[in-house]
Amino acid sequence: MSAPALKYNRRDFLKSVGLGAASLSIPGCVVGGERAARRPNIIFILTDDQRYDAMSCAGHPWLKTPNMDRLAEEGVLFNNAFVTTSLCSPSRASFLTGCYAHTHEVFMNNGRDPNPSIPTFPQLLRKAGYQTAFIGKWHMARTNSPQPGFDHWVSFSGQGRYDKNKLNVDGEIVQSEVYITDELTNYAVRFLRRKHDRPFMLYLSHKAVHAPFKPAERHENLYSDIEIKSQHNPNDNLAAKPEWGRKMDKNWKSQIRNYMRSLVAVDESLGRVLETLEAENILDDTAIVFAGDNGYFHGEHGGMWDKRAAYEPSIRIPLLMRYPPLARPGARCDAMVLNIDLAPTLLELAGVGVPGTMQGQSWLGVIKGRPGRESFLYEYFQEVDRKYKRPTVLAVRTKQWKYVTYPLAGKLTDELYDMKNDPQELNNLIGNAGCADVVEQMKKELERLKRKTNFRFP
Ligand SMILES: [Ca+2]
Repeated sequence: MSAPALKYNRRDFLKSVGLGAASLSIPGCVVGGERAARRPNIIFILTDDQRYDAMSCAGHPWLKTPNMDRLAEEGVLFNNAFVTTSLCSPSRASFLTGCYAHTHEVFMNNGRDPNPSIPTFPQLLRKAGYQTAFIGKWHMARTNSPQPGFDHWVSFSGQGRYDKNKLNVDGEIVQSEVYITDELTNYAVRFLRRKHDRPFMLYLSHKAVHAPFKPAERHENLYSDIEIKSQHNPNDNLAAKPEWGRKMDKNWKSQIRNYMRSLVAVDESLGRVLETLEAENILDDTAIVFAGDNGYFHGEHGGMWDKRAAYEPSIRIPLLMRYPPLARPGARCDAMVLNIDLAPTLLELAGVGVPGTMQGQSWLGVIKGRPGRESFLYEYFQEVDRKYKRPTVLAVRTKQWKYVTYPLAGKLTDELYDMKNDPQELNNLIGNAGCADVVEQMKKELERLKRKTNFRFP
């Protein structure tokens, strides 16, 4: 009587997605009005410069993030999430396109968008019928104007400000006086409360916690009694490391305090998003991914500050996903996942085919325990802005080893770290005779990954 397609329920759909067939055509999804109920809503929340350990669920000793913790309790916490370039604009473009910086061509923070011939996940979701919204920091091309792929748009130009912003709301300029984390959340909540006749995708992109760190007024005195410590380990063998990036701000203690205070408003924002989804009765129909765009040093390795380098505090990011049908509550994922994996993951969730341009791979397989990648390529390109005297960096990270090289700066020594036995990267083993074979293998792996991803310098 009724066509089988009409009986194609969400569980069947998820099962088909679970088989990893991203480009599978799903019979149920072509049945007009049934369509909306079967595909999850998607919320992607991105923070700026949040360290992977700046969440209490990731073991932070004094910062309290109850809502990030809730996502981790009700979903998956990724223990080994990384960016392929630890810098704002390139990483943002990688999240959008699923591509390396050398492919999407946002090599640095120089005010450009990804190569327009490469599709982004919002464009593809919109084409597939999703209602899409971007709210927050774009920070690629220096514009606050609506970008392709979004039905609803709220943004400011460049870095924006914590307190006063000229927001572009669907093409109209609105002067905002509200603390930016709260204001972006206000817009997000308004969007979530709309009556959606189709599944939606909301990309909420915070300004926080980019420097100069400025907490909300209500958080200005939080953590005043906490003794702030540099993360430098006195056992770090600095003599064996190339010397660059060691530049602690002279007010680093208050900087770290304000960094953590600013994150508290981000955590509250996440709480408001979760409450709104509960009030609208769509929490479990919504896949939520929470991530940072790159890490941040707080004094490691002799006083490093900022990001860009290939050491763990710079390349590791916080990453959480809540979606009960696929992401088991309280799960911990040790596989190495990357910013370039987000786009294929979200497309797979939506049952949309992943285009061949995307160089990442969906992480829906590894959260079910399938083996993940064995290695990945890290790249950072020296910036045109001479304020950042940082060398071009290439690195390969495997589960056990990290090899770092500075291909355009001959005088800097290469580095090799045993990540299993020296997770803090204290001892550079590059000159260790016993590691010569490993170095050779890692050099070969670097060349293999460069070929595989069509690497090129800017
Ligand atoms: Ca950033």
